Amino acid sequence: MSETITIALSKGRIFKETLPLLKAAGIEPLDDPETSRKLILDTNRDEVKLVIIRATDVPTYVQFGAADIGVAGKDVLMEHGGEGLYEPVDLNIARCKLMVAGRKGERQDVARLRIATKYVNSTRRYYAQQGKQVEVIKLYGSMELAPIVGLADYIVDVVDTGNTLKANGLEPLEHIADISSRLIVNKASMKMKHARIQQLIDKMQAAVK
Ligand code: PRT
Ligand code: MG
Repeated sequence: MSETITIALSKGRIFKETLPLLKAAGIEPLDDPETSRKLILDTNRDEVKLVIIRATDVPTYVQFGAADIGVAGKDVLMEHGGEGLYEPVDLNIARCKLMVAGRKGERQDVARLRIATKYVNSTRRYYAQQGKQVEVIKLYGSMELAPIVGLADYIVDVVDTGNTLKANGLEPLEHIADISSRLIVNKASMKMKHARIQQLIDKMQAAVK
């Protein structure tokens, strides 16, 4: 008898960069989420399934045990809070930086900065640590637009090459955190399915460069 292991992943860069690590652990999906409409993917192993969900939903699925394991960016985990999760492996993939950015060559000197971001918790925490009063404006995407149209003084977003900032007349100003994706595990699953999950953790850890 073998119990099912469910792994939560998001499409795009996390899926692509997790594939070789899963392969090293002997797991290969039978479908490509970029072309398939399926949300649950079978793998070469009968007892291992992948669920394909939004990046920001991965910690929630794993927290509540809807998936045993997941891969999530540290940016997403910092926002979520990490409740109910183990974070045993830094997979060193999908690397980027969480940064404050603003209009090129401009510094805002107001008593209460307005910051647009989808990372509201991390942003509040960052400015609170600096003893600065800010107003945080929650956005769900295209943060780069906010300083251009005067919605906010600055944005907090993840930056990789910086090309997106540059293309919109923005520049990185302050570094908040280095980001990479982490393997996360539901705490109850870690106990109940310990041998299977520990083996997966060890194999993925060994494959990390
Ligand atoms: O895109 P979608 O709305 O579906 O969801 P998502 O943005 O949450 O997921 P996805 O797949 O885009 O990102 C998943 C994870 O990848 C994030 O949580 C980060 O941990 C990590 N990551 C690494 C990045 C980037 N690099 C990155 N560059 N996430 C987003 N970006 C964005 C960046 O904000 C900019 O808009 O990509 C754009 C290009 O970046 P530059 O700096 O190279 O121009
Ligand atoms: Mg994205």
